[in-house]
Amino acid sequence: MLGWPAHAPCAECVPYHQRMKIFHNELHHLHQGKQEMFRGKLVDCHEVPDRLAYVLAEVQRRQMGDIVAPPSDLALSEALEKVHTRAYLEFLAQAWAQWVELDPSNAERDALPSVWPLAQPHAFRTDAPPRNFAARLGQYAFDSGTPLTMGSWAAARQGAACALAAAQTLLQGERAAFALTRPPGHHAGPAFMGGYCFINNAAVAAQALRDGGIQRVAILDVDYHHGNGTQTCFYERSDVLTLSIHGDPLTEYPFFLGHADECGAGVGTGFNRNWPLPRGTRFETWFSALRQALEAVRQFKAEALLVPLGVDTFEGDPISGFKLRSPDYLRVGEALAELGLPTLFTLEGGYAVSEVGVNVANVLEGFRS
Ligand code: SP5
Ligand code: ZN
Repeated sequence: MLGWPAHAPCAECVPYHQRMKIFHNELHHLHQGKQEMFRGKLVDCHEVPDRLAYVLAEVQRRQMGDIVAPPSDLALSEALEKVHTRAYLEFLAQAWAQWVELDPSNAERDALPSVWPLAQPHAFRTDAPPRNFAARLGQYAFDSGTPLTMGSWAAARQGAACALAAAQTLLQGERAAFALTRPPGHHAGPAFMGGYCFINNAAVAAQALRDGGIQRVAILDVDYHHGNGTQTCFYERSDVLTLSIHGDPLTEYPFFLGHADECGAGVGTGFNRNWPLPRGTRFETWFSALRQALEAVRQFKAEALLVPLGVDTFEGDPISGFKLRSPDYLRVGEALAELGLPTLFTLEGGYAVSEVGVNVANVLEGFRS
């Protein structure tokens, strides 16, 4: 009987446009928050290790690409310091030890902030940072929904290593790479965590692409929530175009950024665009925003594309409000592939746990077809 070779696809027999390297964060499970604050009570975390397990199982089942760990000799700390402040990174590295030092019984609890220095003129000082750990946590976090646990730093660091390795694989000429980043990254900024994110994986990868000689990088964020951290990282730059399609911040998290009139600043003016859409938006409307974003990528003459890939736009997502269905994600992947650019995906949100794998793999499969 005639048919395809029975062995798994290998580098030699997979055509260039279908190749995809997948970087797996084997330490992701070390970050396992217990509860997040929601409307005055602690509720079970939505961002759970099983999410990544479903994605991994589905990309394996469909043989989407080689699944590898990031190499151990990456210049990771240097790459992180190009996106985040050293003070913030040192805070993250030491946070768990300091939390436990505050009270040994804290070892059984995750760290959540409860006090914040609102950045309004004359409200609070930021030039005299307190030594108290709870205050420092509030200084570096913008919500109380992002538990910091014993393994958060190790997991986040290794997730960023996946993103960095994925960027290097594109620099070596690969068509596409997928970084299985967990915890996610797109809400994290130069000196802040929040929205389940600690390190901005997509920003680390974008900067690595720039440093590797790619002149113009476009970041097209398709997560349900505005990619506020990524926008902030590149807001005053013209070499990294940041685009985000998301729930309207008038009603949707993260609320305080993501409006349509945020266009960038200084030399970065014109190099940020947002498509806020109302809760309840269905695929056809969402897809016309995607087409506009793709046109912006073309006009920018991007040399590489980065996609913070959240599938919390899914109709069954428990914390979000769009109505995308599983087959729609195939069309998303196809549309992204039409740009013909080296493309790097990072895993962001998506909380309908048992469907996250299918939805993510559909994007990749549509991209590859
Ligand atoms: C990466 C990402 O998708 N982060 C999203 C963070 C959203 N955090 C706030 C979610 C609040 C919604 N809680 C609803 C609880 C319903 N039981
Ligand atoms: Zn999200």
